[in-house]
Amino acid sequence: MKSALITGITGQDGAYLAKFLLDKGYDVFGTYRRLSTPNFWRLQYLDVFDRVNLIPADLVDSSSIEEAIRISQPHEVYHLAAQSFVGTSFEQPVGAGDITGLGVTRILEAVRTIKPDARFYQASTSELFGKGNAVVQSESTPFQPASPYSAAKLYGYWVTRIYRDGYGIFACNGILFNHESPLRGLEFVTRKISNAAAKIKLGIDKDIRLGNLDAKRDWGYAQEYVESMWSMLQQDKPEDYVIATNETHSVKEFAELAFSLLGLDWEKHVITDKKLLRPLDVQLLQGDYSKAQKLIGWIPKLKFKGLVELMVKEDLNRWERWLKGERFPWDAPNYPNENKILSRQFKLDR
Ligand code: NAP
Ligand code: F7E
Repeated sequence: MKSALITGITGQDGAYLAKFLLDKGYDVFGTYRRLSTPNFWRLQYLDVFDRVNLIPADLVDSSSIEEAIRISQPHEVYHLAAQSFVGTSFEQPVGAGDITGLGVTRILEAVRTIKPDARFYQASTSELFGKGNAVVQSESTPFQPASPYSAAKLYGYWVTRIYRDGYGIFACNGILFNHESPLRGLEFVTRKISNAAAKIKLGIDKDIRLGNLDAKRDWGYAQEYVESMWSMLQQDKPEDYVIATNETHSVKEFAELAFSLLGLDWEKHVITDKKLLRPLDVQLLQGDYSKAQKLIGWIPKLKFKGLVELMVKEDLNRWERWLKGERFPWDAPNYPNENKILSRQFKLDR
Protein backbone atom coordinates (compact mmCIF):
# COMPACT_ATOMS: atom_id res chain seq x y z
CA MET A 1 0.00 0.00 0.00
CA LYS A 2 1.32 3.46 -0.89
CA SER A 3 1.56 6.04 1.88
CA ALA A 4 1.15 9.79 1.51
CA LEU A 5 1.96 12.60 3.91
CA ILE A 6 -0.16 15.75 3.63
CA THR A 7 1.07 18.79 5.51
CA GLY A 8 -1.91 21.03 6.35
CA ILE A 9 -4.51 18.25 6.29
CA THR A 10 -6.93 20.42 8.29
CA GLY A 11 -7.16 23.01 5.49
CA GLN A 12 -9.46 23.13 2.48
CA ASP A 13 -7.13 21.34 0.05
CA GLY A 14 -5.74 18.99 2.69
CA ALA A 15 -9.19 17.64 3.48
CA TYR A 16 -10.19 17.15 -0.16
CA LEU A 17 -6.83 15.56 -0.99
CA ALA A 18 -7.06 13.22 2.01
CA LYS A 19 -10.43 11.96 0.77
CA PHE A 20 -9.16 11.59 -2.80
CA LEU A 21 -6.09 9.58 -1.72
CA LEU A 22 -8.06 7.39 0.70
CA ASP A 23 -10.46 6.55 -2.12
CA LYS A 24 -7.42 5.53 -4.18
CA GLY A 25 -6.33 3.15 -1.44
CA TYR A 26 -3.48 5.18 0.10
CA ASP A 27 -2.49 5.07 3.73
CA VAL A 28 -2.92 8.79 4.50
CA PHE A 29 -0.90 10.69 7.12
CA GLY A 30 -1.47 14.36 7.86
CA THR A 31 0.22 16.97 9.98
CA TYR A 32 -1.83 19.21 12.23
CA ARG A 33 -0.97 21.96 14.71
CA ARG A 34 -1.75 21.81 18.37
CA LEU A 35 -4.40 24.50 18.92
CA SER A 36 -6.34 25.35 22.06
CA THR A 37 -9.45 23.98 20.29
CA PRO A 38 -9.35 21.20 17.68
CA ASN A 39 -10.25 22.16 14.10
CA PHE A 40 -10.92 18.93 12.26
CA TRP A 41 -14.29 20.09 10.97
CA ARG A 42 -13.40 19.71 7.26
CA LEU A 43 -12.21 16.11 7.71
CA GLN A 44 -15.36 15.39 9.68
CA TYR A 45 -17.52 17.09 7.08
CA LEU A 46 -16.07 14.82 4.37
CA ASP A 47 -16.41 11.83 6.70
CA VAL A 48 -12.69 10.92 6.60
CA PHE A 49 -11.56 12.02 10.07
CA ASP A 50 -11.45 8.45 11.40
CA ARG A 51 -9.56 7.16 8.37
CA VAL A 52 -6.47 9.41 8.45
CA ASN A 53 -3.35 9.15 10.65
CA LEU A 54 -2.54 12.43 12.38
CA ILE A 55 0.95 13.65 13.30
CA PRO A 56 1.51 16.85 15.30
CA ALA A 57 3.94 19.17 13.49
CA ASP A 58 4.57 22.86 12.95
CA LEU A 59 6.40 24.32 9.97
CA VAL A 60 8.57 26.47 12.23
CA ASP A 61 9.83 23.39 14.09
CA SER A 62 12.23 21.28 12.00
CA SER A 63 12.29 18.43 14.48
CA SER A 64 8.54 17.91 14.21
CA ILE A 65 8.74 17.92 10.41
CA GLU A 66 11.53 15.35 10.46
CA GLU A 67 9.48 13.19 12.81
CA ALA A 68 6.49 13.39 10.46
CA ILE A 69 8.62 12.04 7.61
CA ARG A 70 10.12 9.32 9.84
CA ILE A 71 6.73 8.17 11.12
CA SER A 72 4.91 8.18 7.79
CA GLN A 73 7.76 6.93 5.54
CA PRO A 74 5.83 8.48 2.65
CA HIS A 75 5.99 7.54 -1.01
CA GLU A 76 4.49 10.96 -1.71
CA VAL A 77 4.61 14.24 0.24
CA TYR A 78 2.01 16.92 -0.47
CA HIS A 79 3.24 20.14 1.10
CA LEU A 80 0.07 22.19 1.50
CA ALA A 81 0.60 23.78 4.92
CA ALA A 82 1.14 27.54 4.82
CA GLN A 83 -0.20 30.77 6.22
CA SER A 84 -2.37 31.05 3.12
CA PHE A 85 -4.32 34.30 3.56
CA VAL A 86 -2.70 37.14 1.60
CA GLY A 87 -4.27 39.82 3.82
CA THR A 88 -2.73 38.32 6.96
CA SER A 89 0.70 38.20 5.30
CA PHE A 90 0.68 42.03 5.30
CA GLU A 91 -0.06 41.93 9.04
CA GLN A 92 2.43 39.15 9.86
CA PRO A 93 5.12 39.52 7.17
CA VAL A 94 7.90 37.89 9.19
CA GLY A 95 5.72 34.87 9.93
CA ALA A 96 4.86 34.62 6.23
CA GLY A 97 8.54 34.32 5.37
CA ASP A 98 9.21 31.78 8.10
CA ILE A 99 6.15 29.56 7.70
CA THR A 100 5.26 29.85 4.02
CA GLY A 101 8.80 30.36 2.71
CA LEU A 102 11.43 28.70 4.95
CA GLY A 103 8.93 25.98 5.88
CA VAL A 104 9.41 24.56 2.38
CA THR A 105 13.16 24.18 2.93
CA ARG A 106 12.58 22.55 6.31
CA ILE A 107 10.41 19.88 4.76
CA LEU A 108 12.61 19.40 1.69
CA GLU A 109 15.63 18.95 3.96
CA ALA A 110 13.73 16.31 5.91
CA VAL A 111 12.82 14.56 2.65
CA ARG A 112 16.43 14.77 1.38
CA THR A 113 17.95 13.34 4.54
CA ILE A 114 15.29 10.81 5.61
CA LYS A 115 13.25 9.72 2.55
CA PRO A 116 14.95 11.03 -0.63
CA ASP A 117 12.95 8.77 -2.95
CA ALA A 118 9.65 10.35 -1.80
CA ARG A 119 7.91 12.38 -4.49
CA PHE A 120 7.23 15.96 -3.42
CA TYR A 121 4.43 18.40 -4.31
CA GLN A 122 4.81 22.10 -3.52
CA ALA A 123 1.66 24.24 -3.29
CA SER A 124 2.75 27.13 -5.49
CA THR A 125 0.30 29.80 -6.52
CA SER A 126 -0.93 32.21 -9.19
CA GLU A 127 -0.07 34.98 -6.69
CA LEU A 128 3.50 34.56 -7.99
CA PHE A 129 2.42 36.43 -11.15
CA GLY A 130 1.31 39.34 -8.99
CA LYS A 131 1.62 42.71 -10.63
CA GLY A 132 2.88 41.40 -13.99
CA ASN A 133 1.41 42.62 -17.27
CA ALA A 134 0.47 39.31 -18.90
CA VAL A 135 -3.26 39.04 -19.60
CA VAL A 136 -3.12 35.23 -19.46
CA GLN A 137 -0.47 33.54 -17.31
CA SER A 138 1.35 30.26 -18.06
CA GLU A 139 4.41 28.43 -16.71
CA SER A 140 6.68 30.77 -18.73
CA THR A 141 5.14 34.07 -17.55
CA PRO A 142 7.58 36.10 -15.39
CA PHE A 143 6.82 36.32 -11.69
CA GLN A 144 6.25 39.66 -9.96
CA PRO A 145 5.00 38.97 -6.41
CA ALA A 146 2.95 41.69 -4.71
CA SER A 147 2.63 40.55 -1.07
CA PRO A 148 4.75 39.03 1.70
CA TYR A 149 2.74 35.84 1.03
CA SER A 150 3.71 35.67 -2.63
CA ALA A 151 7.33 36.64 -1.93
CA ALA A 152 7.50 33.68 0.48
CA LYS A 153 5.84 31.43 -2.12
CA LEU A 154 8.37 32.59 -4.72
CA TYR A 155 11.14 31.40 -2.42
CA GLY A 156 9.29 28.08 -1.97
CA TYR A 157 8.90 27.72 -5.73
CA TRP A 158 12.63 28.16 -6.33
CA VAL A 159 13.82 26.02 -3.46
CA THR A 160 11.61 23.22 -4.82
CA ARG A 161 13.31 23.53 -8.22
CA ILE A 162 16.73 23.68 -6.57
CA TYR A 163 16.13 20.40 -4.69
CA ARG A 164 14.87 18.86 -7.93
CA ASP A 165 17.86 19.95 -10.01
CA GLY A 166 20.51 19.79 -7.27
CA TYR A 167 19.57 16.61 -5.41
CA GLY A 168 17.45 14.73 -7.95
CA ILE A 169 14.33 14.81 -5.79
CA PHE A 170 11.11 14.22 -7.72
CA ALA A 171 9.67 17.64 -6.85
CA CYS A 172 6.86 19.48 -8.65
CA ASN A 173 5.38 22.95 -8.32
CA GLY A 174 1.64 23.09 -8.87
CA ILE A 175 0.98 26.73 -9.78
CA LEU A 176 -2.65 26.68 -8.77
CA PHE A 177 -4.97 29.58 -9.44
CA ASN A 178 -7.67 30.40 -6.86
CA HIS A 179 -9.77 27.38 -6.03
CA GLU A 180 -12.80 27.51 -3.81
CA SER A 181 -15.47 25.29 -2.29
CA PRO A 182 -17.91 25.10 0.62
CA LEU A 183 -14.82 24.16 2.70
CA ARG A 184 -13.01 27.43 1.90
CA GLY A 185 -11.97 29.57 4.88
CA LEU A 186 -14.46 32.35 5.66
CA GLU A 187 -11.92 35.15 5.25
CA PHE A 188 -11.52 34.49 1.51
CA VAL A 189 -13.78 36.64 -0.62
CA THR A 190 -15.80 33.89 -2.33
CA ARG A 191 -16.88 32.12 0.82
CA LYS A 192 -17.31 35.46 2.62
CA ILE A 193 -19.84 36.38 -0.06
CA SER A 194 -21.66 33.02 -0.29
CA ASN A 195 -21.96 32.88 3.51
CA ALA A 196 -23.18 36.48 3.78
CA ALA A 197 -25.70 36.08 0.94
CA ALA A 198 -27.18 33.01 2.66
CA LYS A 199 -27.43 34.82 6.02
CA ILE A 200 -29.02 37.88 4.41
CA LYS A 201 -31.55 35.70 2.55
CA LEU A 202 -32.59 34.12 5.86
CA GLY A 203 -32.77 37.46 7.69
CA ILE A 204 -29.80 36.68 9.99
CA ASP A 205 -27.75 39.58 8.59
CA LYS A 206 -28.37 42.72 6.54
CA ASP A 207 -25.20 43.56 4.65
CA ILE A 208 -21.59 42.67 3.87
CA ARG A 209 -18.50 44.92 3.63
CA LEU A 210 -16.05 44.28 0.79
CA GLY A 211 -12.85 45.92 -0.45
CA ASN A 212 -11.60 45.86 -4.04
CA LEU A 213 -14.63 44.88 -6.15
CA ASP A 214 -12.74 45.20 -9.44
CA ALA A 215 -10.07 42.58 -8.73
CA LYS A 216 -10.40 39.70 -11.19
CA ARG A 217 -9.60 36.10 -10.40
CA ASP A 218 -9.60 32.75 -12.18
CA TRP A 219 -11.75 30.74 -9.74
CA GLY A 220 -12.01 26.94 -9.95
CA TYR A 221 -13.30 24.12 -7.76
CA ALA A 222 -10.91 22.83 -5.06
CA GLN A 223 -12.12 19.23 -5.22
CA GLU A 224 -10.98 19.02 -8.87
CA TYR A 225 -7.71 20.88 -8.26
CA VAL A 226 -6.39 18.38 -5.70
CA GLU A 227 -6.64 15.63 -8.33
CA SER A 228 -4.04 17.49 -10.38
CA MET A 229 -1.61 17.37 -7.43
CA TRP A 230 -1.72 13.59 -7.45
CA SER A 231 -1.42 13.38 -11.26
CA MET A 232 1.72 15.54 -11.22
CA LEU A 233 3.43 13.00 -8.95
CA GLN A 234 2.50 10.00 -11.14
CA GLN A 235 4.47 11.16 -14.21
CA ASP A 236 7.86 9.91 -15.42
CA LYS A 237 9.47 13.34 -14.95
CA PRO A 238 8.93 16.07 -12.35
CA GLU A 239 7.61 19.31 -13.87
CA ASP A 240 5.80 22.50 -12.87
CA TYR A 241 2.20 23.03 -14.01
CA VAL A 242 -0.39 25.82 -14.10
CA ILE A 243 -3.82 24.65 -12.93
CA ALA A 244 -6.67 27.04 -13.74
CA THR A 245 -9.97 27.41 -15.64
CA ASN A 246 -8.75 30.03 -18.17
CA GLU A 247 -11.71 32.27 -17.25
CA THR A 248 -11.55 35.46 -15.23
CA HIS A 249 -14.30 37.23 -13.26
CA SER A 250 -14.39 40.18 -10.91
CA VAL A 251 -15.33 40.18 -7.23
CA LYS A 252 -18.30 42.33 -8.27
CA GLU A 253 -19.48 39.62 -10.71
CA PHE A 254 -19.16 37.01 -7.98
CA ALA A 255 -21.29 39.08 -5.59
CA GLU A 256 -23.85 39.92 -8.28
CA LEU A 257 -24.36 36.26 -9.20
CA ALA A 258 -24.34 34.95 -5.61
CA PHE A 259 -27.03 37.41 -4.50
CA SER A 260 -29.12 37.01 -7.66
CA LEU A 261 -29.21 33.22 -7.19
CA LEU A 262 -31.10 33.93 -3.95
CA GLY A 263 -33.37 36.51 -5.56
CA LEU A 264 -31.45 39.41 -3.95
CA ASP A 265 -30.02 42.62 -5.42
CA TRP A 266 -26.33 42.74 -4.45
CA GLU A 267 -26.20 46.54 -4.63
CA LYS A 268 -28.70 46.79 -1.76
CA HIS A 269 -26.47 44.70 0.53
CA VAL A 270 -22.81 45.22 -0.42
CA ILE A 271 -21.02 48.15 1.24
CA THR A 272 -17.58 48.96 -0.14
CA ASP A 273 -15.11 49.73 2.59
CA LYS A 274 -11.67 51.26 2.02
CA LYS A 275 -10.48 49.62 5.22
CA LEU A 276 -10.60 46.28 3.40
CA LEU A 277 -8.21 47.36 0.65
CA ARG A 278 -4.73 45.79 0.71
CA PRO A 279 -1.52 47.86 0.57
CA LEU A 280 -0.95 46.19 -2.82
CA ASP A 281 -3.42 44.00 -4.69
CA VAL A 282 -3.25 41.70 -7.68
CA GLN A 283 -5.66 43.05 -10.25
CA LEU A 284 -6.04 40.31 -12.85
CA LEU A 285 -5.39 36.58 -12.98
CA GLN A 286 -6.34 34.16 -15.75
CA GLY A 287 -4.46 30.90 -16.18
CA ASP A 288 -3.46 28.94 -19.25
CA TYR A 289 -3.66 25.26 -18.20
CA SER A 290 -2.77 23.81 -21.62
CA LYS A 291 0.47 22.19 -20.38
CA ALA A 292 -1.45 20.32 -17.67
CA GLN A 293 -4.09 19.27 -20.18
CA LYS A 294 -1.43 17.95 -22.56
CA LEU A 295 0.90 16.21 -20.08
CA ILE A 296 -1.31 15.04 -17.22
CA GLY A 297 -4.73 15.10 -18.90
CA TRP A 298 -6.20 17.55 -16.37
CA ILE A 299 -9.05 19.88 -17.38
CA PRO A 300 -11.41 21.96 -15.21
CA LYS A 301 -15.03 20.83 -15.16
CA LEU A 302 -16.87 23.19 -12.83
CA LYS A 303 -16.61 26.78 -14.06
CA PHE A 304 -17.58 30.13 -12.50
CA LYS A 305 -21.40 29.91 -12.55
CA GLY A 306 -21.52 26.32 -11.30
CA LEU A 307 -19.02 27.09 -8.56
CA VAL A 308 -20.95 30.12 -7.27
CA GLU A 309 -24.16 28.06 -7.31
CA LEU A 310 -22.53 25.20 -5.39
CA MET A 311 -21.15 27.50 -2.70
CA VAL A 312 -24.30 29.58 -2.22
CA LYS A 313 -26.52 26.50 -2.12
CA GLU A 314 -24.37 24.81 0.52
CA ASP A 315 -24.12 27.90 2.75
CA LEU A 316 -27.89 28.41 2.52
CA ASN A 317 -28.49 24.75 3.34
CA ARG A 318 -26.17 24.96 6.36
CA TRP A 319 -27.83 28.06 7.83
CA GLU A 320 -31.30 26.55 7.28
CA ARG A 321 -30.27 23.40 9.14
CA TRP A 322 -28.70 25.52 11.87
CA LEU A 323 -31.88 27.55 12.33
CA LYS A 324 -33.79 24.27 12.76
CA GLY A 325 -31.46 23.41 15.66
CA GLU A 326 -29.23 20.92 13.87
CA ARG A 327 -25.54 20.97 14.88
CA PHE A 328 -22.82 19.57 12.62
CA PRO A 329 -19.12 20.20 11.81
CA TRP A 330 -19.02 23.71 10.36
CA ASP A 331 -16.96 26.87 10.82
CA ALA A 332 -19.36 29.79 10.30
CA PRO A 333 -21.11 30.07 13.70
CA ASN A 334 -17.73 30.47 15.40
CA TYR A 335 -16.39 33.13 13.06
CA PRO A 336 -16.03 36.58 14.64
CA ASN A 337 -17.80 39.59 13.17
CA GLU A 338 -15.23 41.56 11.16
CA ASN A 339 -16.07 44.71 13.10
CA LYS A 340 -14.59 43.01 16.16
CA ILE A 341 -11.21 42.49 14.49
CA LEU A 342 -8.61 45.20 15.02
CA SER A 343 -5.79 44.92 12.53
CA ARG A 344 -4.04 46.68 9.71
CA GLN A 345 -6.45 45.07 7.31
CA PHE A 346 -9.68 45.56 9.19
CA LYS A 347 -8.94 49.01 10.63
CA LEU A 348 -11.72 50.55 12.67
CA ASP A 349 -12.56 54.24 12.93
CA ARG A 350 -12.41 54.64 16.69
P1 NAP B 1 -5.87 26.64 4.14
O1 NAP B 1 -7.28 26.15 4.08
O2 NAP B 1 -5.58 27.96 4.74
O3 NAP B 1 -5.00 25.53 4.88
C1 NAP B 1 -3.68 25.77 5.29
C2 NAP B 1 -3.18 24.63 6.14
O4 NAP B 1 -1.85 24.96 6.63
C3 NAP B 1 -4.03 24.36 7.40
O5 NAP B 1 -4.08 22.98 7.64
C4 NAP B 1 -3.21 25.05 8.50
O6 NAP B 1 -3.40 24.50 9.78
C5 NAP B 1 -1.79 24.73 8.02
N1 NAP B 1 -0.79 25.59 8.66
C6 NAP B 1 -0.76 26.94 8.72
N2 NAP B 1 0.31 27.36 9.39
C7 NAP B 1 0.99 26.26 9.78
C8 NAP B 1 2.18 26.04 10.52
N3 NAP B 1 2.90 27.04 11.02
N4 NAP B 1 2.58 24.77 10.72
C9 NAP B 1 1.86 23.72 10.25
N5 NAP B 1 0.72 23.87 9.54
C10 NAP B 1 0.29 25.12 9.31
O7 NAP B 1 -5.24 26.68 2.65
P2 NAP B 1 -5.71 25.91 1.32
O8 NAP B 1 -6.65 26.79 0.58
O9 NAP B 1 -6.09 24.52 1.65
O10 NAP B 1 -4.35 25.93 0.49
C11 NAP B 1 -3.42 24.86 0.59
C12 NAP B 1 -2.06 25.34 0.08
O11 NAP B 1 -2.19 25.77 -1.28
C13 NAP B 1 -1.49 26.53 0.82
O12 NAP B 1 -0.08 26.38 0.83
C14 NAP B 1 -1.86 27.73 -0.05
O13 NAP B 1 -0.96 28.78 0.16
C15 NAP B 1 -1.75 27.11 -1.42
N6 NAP B 1 -2.61 27.68 -2.46
C16 NAP B 1 -3.94 27.82 -2.26
C17 NAP B 1 -4.74 28.29 -3.29
C18 NAP B 1 -6.23 28.42 -3.13
O14 NAP B 1 -6.84 29.13 -3.94
N7 NAP B 1 -6.84 27.74 -2.17
C19 NAP B 1 -4.16 28.60 -4.54
C20 NAP B 1 -2.80 28.42 -4.71
C21 NAP B 1 -2.01 27.93 -3.67
P3 NAP B 1 -4.56 25.08 10.77
O15 NAP B 1 -5.83 24.40 10.32
O16 NAP B 1 -4.09 24.64 12.10
O17 NAP B 1 -4.61 26.55 10.58
O1 F7E C 1 -9.02 37.73 -2.42
C1 F7E C 1 -10.47 41.03 -3.14
C2 F7E C 1 -9.03 40.95 -2.66
O2 F7E C 1 -8.55 36.73 -0.21
C3 F7E C 1 -9.39 37.76 -3.78
C4 F7E C 1 -5.43 32.41 -1.46
O3 F7E C 1 -5.94 31.10 -1.49
O4 F7E C 1 -5.75 32.65 -3.82
C5 F7E C 1 -6.07 33.22 -2.56
O5 F7E C 1 -5.58 34.56 -2.48
C6 F7E C 1 -9.57 39.20 -4.23
C7 F7E C 1 -8.43 40.14 -3.80
O6 F7E C 1 -7.88 35.49 -2.31
C8 F7E C 1 -12.49 41.46 -0.15
O7 F7E C 1 -8.48 42.25 -2.50
C9 F7E C 1 -12.34 42.38 -2.10
O8 F7E C 1 -8.11 40.99 -4.86
O9 F7E C 1 -10.24 35.62 -1.70
P1 F7E C 1 -8.98 36.38 -1.57
P2 F7E C 1 -6.44 35.83 -2.91
O10 F7E C 1 -5.84 37.01 -2.26
O11 F7E C 1 -6.58 35.86 -4.40
C10 F7E C 1 -4.34 32.57 -4.11
C11 F7E C 1 -4.20 31.89 -5.45
C12 F7E C 1 -3.55 31.98 -3.03
O12 F7E C 1 -2.50 31.37 -3.27
C13 F7E C 1 -3.92 32.33 -1.63
O13 F7E C 1 -3.41 31.36 -0.72
O14 F7E C 1 -10.75 39.73 -3.62
N1 F7E C 1 -11.42 41.38 -2.07
N2 F7E C 1 -13.00 42.44 -0.95
C14 F7E C 1 -11.50 40.80 -0.87
N3 F7E C 1 -10.80 39.75 -0.37
C15 F7E C 1 -11.11 39.35 0.89
N4 F7E C 1 -10.45 38.29 1.39
N5 F7E C 1 -12.06 39.99 1.64
C16 F7E C 1 -12.78 41.05 1.18
O15 F7E C 1 -13.65 41.59 1.85
